[in-house]
Amino acid sequence: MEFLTTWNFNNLPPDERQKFYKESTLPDGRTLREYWFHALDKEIEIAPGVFFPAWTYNGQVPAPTIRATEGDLIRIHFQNLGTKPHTMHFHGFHPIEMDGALPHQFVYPGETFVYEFDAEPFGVHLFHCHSVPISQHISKGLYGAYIVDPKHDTRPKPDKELIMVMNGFDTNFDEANEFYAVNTAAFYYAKNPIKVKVGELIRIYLINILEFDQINSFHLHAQFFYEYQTGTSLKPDFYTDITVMGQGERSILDIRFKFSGKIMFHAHKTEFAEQGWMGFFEVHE
Ligand SMILES: [Cu+2]
Repeated sequence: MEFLTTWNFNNLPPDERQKFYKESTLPDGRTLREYWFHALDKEIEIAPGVFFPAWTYNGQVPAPTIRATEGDLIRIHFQNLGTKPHTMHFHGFHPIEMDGALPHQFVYPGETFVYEFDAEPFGVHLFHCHSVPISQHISKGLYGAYIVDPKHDTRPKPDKELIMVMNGFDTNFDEANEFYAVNTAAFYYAKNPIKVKVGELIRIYLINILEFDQINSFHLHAQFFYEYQTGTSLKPDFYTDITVMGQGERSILDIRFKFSGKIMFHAHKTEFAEQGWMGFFEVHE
């Protein structure tokens, strides 16, 4: 799935990409990263043959990933092409008029708003709609990853970077999820294992946005990982094989596989694993 390794629309050919993302240098030497986002009602496929009437950013769930370096200026041109008031609320620092959480900050259908703030602090963050009821606007699909890289990075350099958003879908609207996943499609990485190599450094940007259930978790078989909580420190906080998260929590996980083979990862809330939140790394020599 393209989402896993995509940020700042780098999966698009250059002429298509510039409709959604532009990078330029400001007079003070800083980088300006400009984005064009829209909210859109769209039916998405969450498991083979299972369709969900989602509310999306740019037609996809999770939204396209935003990625900047600490100190860059971020400007997002947001247009609401949906049928309900929506916003973009970012975790990270911003002036309160950019918060997108109060009724006067709601962007109504047909309206536009420009969000602008400095990219800080470094870490793995998220954004989501903060219109009401929030549980509905999140569970319908309005969320995405927001990564801020440190300006002075002393961590080992990753060979592969993967973005994983743990989510779920309430297909019968009873305020409980019927399907669970990383990156929306149930069992996708079980059927399409993520190919990696023994010894290389795999960096995962992991975010939990699951609505309705109180906790979620990520567990890796046969191996441990270094965990940087919220990604806000250059030194890892834990060396473990499981991390448990509430909604909105996130971490950077660094893994170096010791053995080749098909290595499972899943929610250690096994009910979620059975309903789609399970996958494999296919580790080669
Ligand atoms: Cu919304």
